[in-house]
Amino acid sequence: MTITITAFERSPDGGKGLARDTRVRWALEEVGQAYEVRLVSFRALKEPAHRALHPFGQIPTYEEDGLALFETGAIVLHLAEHHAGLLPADAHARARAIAWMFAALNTVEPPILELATAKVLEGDKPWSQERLPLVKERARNRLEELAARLGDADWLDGAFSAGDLMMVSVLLRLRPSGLLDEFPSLAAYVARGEARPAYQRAFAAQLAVNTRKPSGG
Ligand SMILES: N[C@@H](CCC(=O)N[C@@H](CS)C(=O)NCC(=O)O)C(=O)O
Repeated sequence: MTITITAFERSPDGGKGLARDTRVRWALEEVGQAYEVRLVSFRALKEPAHRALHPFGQIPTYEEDGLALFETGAIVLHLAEHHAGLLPADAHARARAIAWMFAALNTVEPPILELATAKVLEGDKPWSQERLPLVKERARNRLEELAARLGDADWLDGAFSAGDLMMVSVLLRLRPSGLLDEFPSLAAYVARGEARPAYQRAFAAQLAVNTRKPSGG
């Protein structure tokens, strides 16, 4: 059984690991599954062959033994359900870990993405300087709530789980904004995630793609 994921041929972040294939690579490394990567250009993303795998023309996708998936939440959950290492055995703890995955994607990631959009895509609009503080405050409020729940624990609910993998992945996207540094416990939580050998391998693999020399002449 070969697992194949897709990733950007050239990630816009130049290898900082913020493209979402990194979280799938990380999950694959945590559960010890080998995988192959098919690199996709921005043009190919929007062509029918790729859209057959991903209706929104994005990365990452996941293919395995006749199964094709898109959405990192679905992919990481699939891996966590089929391999040991990312979900606890206890049924309640397992359900709570899945709840944290949804919280990462559905409650914490939106204000973080909104902040990136406000800065990068809307920064040149005449209303941008008025809107930015509001967007920043919404992200900050969410982080305060998350930091309050995490307290001084290492992970969100007992042992490291797919919930932490997703939350750390989402929080990493905040780093360029500097907001993470306002919350030392969250910055330390993210650092703990990054220190995991599985994350290190995933990061190195995406970095190798994004720093390779262009082939051909
Ligand atoms: N909710 C999706 C988001 C996927 C997504 O936004 N992928 C980005 C890369 S990180 C992408 O392909 N952007 C290119 C585009 O939308 O054209 C997931 O979690 O998989």
